[in-house]
Amino acid sequence: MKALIFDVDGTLADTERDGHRVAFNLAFAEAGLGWEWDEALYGELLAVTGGKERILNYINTNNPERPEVEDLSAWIAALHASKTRHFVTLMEAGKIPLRSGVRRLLTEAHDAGVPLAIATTTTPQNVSALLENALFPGAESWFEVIGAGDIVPAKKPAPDIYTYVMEQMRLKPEECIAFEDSSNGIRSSRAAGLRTIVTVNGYTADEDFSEAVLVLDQMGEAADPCRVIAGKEMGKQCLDLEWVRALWEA
Ligand code: XBP
Ligand code: MG
Repeated sequence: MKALIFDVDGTLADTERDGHRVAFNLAFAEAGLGWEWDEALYGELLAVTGGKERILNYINTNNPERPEVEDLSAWIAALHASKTRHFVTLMEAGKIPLRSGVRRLLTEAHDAGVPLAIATTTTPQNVSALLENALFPGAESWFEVIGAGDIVPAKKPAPDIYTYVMEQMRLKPEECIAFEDSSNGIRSSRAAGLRTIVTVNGYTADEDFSEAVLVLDQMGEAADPCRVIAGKEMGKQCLDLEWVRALWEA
């Protein structure tokens, strides 16, 4: 087992409902758009990964009031850059903590010398802001490769971001294991040939994870144990490196 590859949103931290969604709404208000993505609507919009793609999908499917512009993709990119600024501000304010057990597993793997990487659809600035503020300042140095956002032509569920990370690390799928939270995410990691461990969240609990080697409600801590939803029990309170390795070897 030569690398643990982590998704970000929904996996390292529950960033969607109270992070990205709030940042989108702040950007919409700043632009005077009168758009409001409530929790339910956002849950539907999450079907499309990538913030710029999500905005375009919203325009095409919900047909909201918007200014007539020459270059729609440039207009969306500017709106999305504003959203990213708001998201980074929320991270700097410490608004979104790491999910249960994430710091513990990352630290265990780092201390054991198991290489770490990130494969995410979100924007690189968001990854930096989350790691710097929710893990620790300089935490990016723990990750050998951070594959994020537009670095690849096709976002999840396409395999591109996972393939990119493995290419950068010169590793084969069978040498790695992925950590995800959503159907789009596991379709991406499985299409890249990766065994995948899933920790579900509020938006993804009902999605199809039949391709996962393990589905948990969270990675957990001794004082806040995880619950196995599907896959190989190990009689453990929380997901640790030994359990991950057992799943990788299975
Ligand atoms: C989740 C996504 C991202 C975020 C918003 O990424 O699909 O688009 O919702 O971030 P993952 P951006 O689960 O792969 O981490 O607005 O920066 O895209
Ligand atoms: Mg995710």
